[in-house]
Amino acid sequence: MKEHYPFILKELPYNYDALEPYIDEETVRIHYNKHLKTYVDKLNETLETYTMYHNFSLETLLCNLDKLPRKIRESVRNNGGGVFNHNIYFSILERKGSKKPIGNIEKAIQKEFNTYEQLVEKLRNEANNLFGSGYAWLAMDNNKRLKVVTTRNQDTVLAINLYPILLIDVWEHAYYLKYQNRRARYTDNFFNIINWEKVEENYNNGVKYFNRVLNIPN
Ligand code: MN3
Repeated sequence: MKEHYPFILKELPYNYDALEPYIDEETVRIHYNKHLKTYVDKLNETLETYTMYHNFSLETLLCNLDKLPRKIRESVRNNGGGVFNHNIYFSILERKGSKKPIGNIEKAIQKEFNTYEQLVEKLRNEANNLFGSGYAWLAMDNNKRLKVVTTRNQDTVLAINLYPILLIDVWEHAYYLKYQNRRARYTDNFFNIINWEKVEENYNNGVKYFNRVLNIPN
């Protein structure tokens, strides 16, 4: 989370075919090498001559969009958001590991949604009903409570003061080759390939993030 300009295409933490049969190899290949790479390249292009922003993290830029020059604001929103959102997306997926929430995230889900199944239902409903392109998120608010929200296009939850824990990409490019218009089949299968170890790490980092924000120095 400390990266700044020039942004890099982060290494995919598994092979292109690692999410089969739920997400097919070709989709992962195009999603990562074409879509994510384009967001990275365009973000760097946009910031190239704006050296005053070269030391800011992507998170800082995305939390302060309204303070950026009008000329680059929309590009940072869309391409910066594209980089940020896809880095989370690819990092929380895998085939191995726990198929259910573990540790602190399991407890937090029970507290907020009662059961894992109820969380899945809520996330799937939001993902399936989101009109057009965007994301369904599990995110943390500044009271360290979990929420399910959606964002449009490449908007992030950072911009609405939430910390990202997990997201489902419901842009058609995330599923169309295999599922065509059947988004609900994709979102159903998505829960077979979540890396809950990584999601718990995000949860724990969210707690630290808001502890820091809320901490009154002595
Ligand atoms: Mn995508």
